[in-house]
Amino acid sequence: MSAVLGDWSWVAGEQALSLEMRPGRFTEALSGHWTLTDFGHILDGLSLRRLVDALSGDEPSVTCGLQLADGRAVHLAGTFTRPGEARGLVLEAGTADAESRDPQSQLRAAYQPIYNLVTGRIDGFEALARWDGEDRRDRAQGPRTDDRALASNMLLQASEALARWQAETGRPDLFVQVNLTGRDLDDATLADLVAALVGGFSLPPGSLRLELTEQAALRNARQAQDMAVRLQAAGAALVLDDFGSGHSSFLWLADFPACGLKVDASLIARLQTPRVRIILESVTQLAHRLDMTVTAEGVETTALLPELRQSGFDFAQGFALGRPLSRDQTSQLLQAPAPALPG
Ligand code: G
Ligand code: MN
Repeated sequence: MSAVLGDWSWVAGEQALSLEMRPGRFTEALSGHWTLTDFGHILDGLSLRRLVDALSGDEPSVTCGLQLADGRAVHLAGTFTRPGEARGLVLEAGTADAESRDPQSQLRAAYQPIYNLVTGRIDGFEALARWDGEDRRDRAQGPRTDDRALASNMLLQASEALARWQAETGRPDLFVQVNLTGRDLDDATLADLVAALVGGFSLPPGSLRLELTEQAALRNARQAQDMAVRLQAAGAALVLDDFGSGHSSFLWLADFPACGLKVDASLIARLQTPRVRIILESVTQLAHRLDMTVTAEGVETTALLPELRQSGFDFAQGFALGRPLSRDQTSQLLQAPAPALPG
């Protein structure tokens, strides 16, 4: 997990950059209220130029690697909350720095829309990891690296993107869901990062969501439950992924505090089988009684949509509705008039 080193804010009208660093290696060097000129004295020359560009550009999000004059580096990530006012996080360098040689630098989150089956609108997205230059064959084999920074990088990109879409559309209810592994849950700094992202990007509580499979959580069930509670306290919501495939027990539903359930594509593909239909109708009823929403995954044909609605599903996601898109393509999709959901 990438360490959160502190928070920053920028007020263009006053040309004031404030950094509030947590206790650590960078506290003395960076903490305080700066003019850009003063701040420039502690940076290398190129870094100051990058920072000025990032703070004065048209981009709603700010992301910028900074090399200090003493050779150390940090990364600023954040977003404009209103014209001329930006805020965000100071992160350990390397995890999100596009210029670094870190293999993570080729990581790009792609966002697959999640449609509300009742209103027909897009209400959220699943963030999926994609590597620049990969072809379909690489992708089928899953992530090439098992880098520990994957989750933090995805969380950072997704939070930044979500803050931007919420601001662009005026819809604070939009959500984004990021996949976590069992190993991510072992990392004690995860909740800290989530709290910093929710605070740093001013995300409404519950709009940053974490998808977990039971298999991931079961690596250490007790610890996963503790972590789940801490993640919720940090402002994230939890979603149970791949439900109905592999190991997914009722204990999982009983014990894990989640706001939603995603039903595995293997079951959705068989929705038209009478026995599967009965099972799925019961699953949606059960989930609703437990205060959870239900998403159908892997919807590959719009012919399924009427039956998904009748079976009580709240959301649908899949190639028939939308492929994963870049952050900017997603902005455009959200700005276009919503096409009627087929079926
Ligand atoms: O395990 P999880 O549910 O997070 O898996 C998401 C994966 O499913 C992504 O890799 C995504 O590209 C893929 N996916 C999304 N929609 C569809 C679909 O309609 N059909 C198939 N086969 N895969 C899909
Ligand atoms: Mn998922």
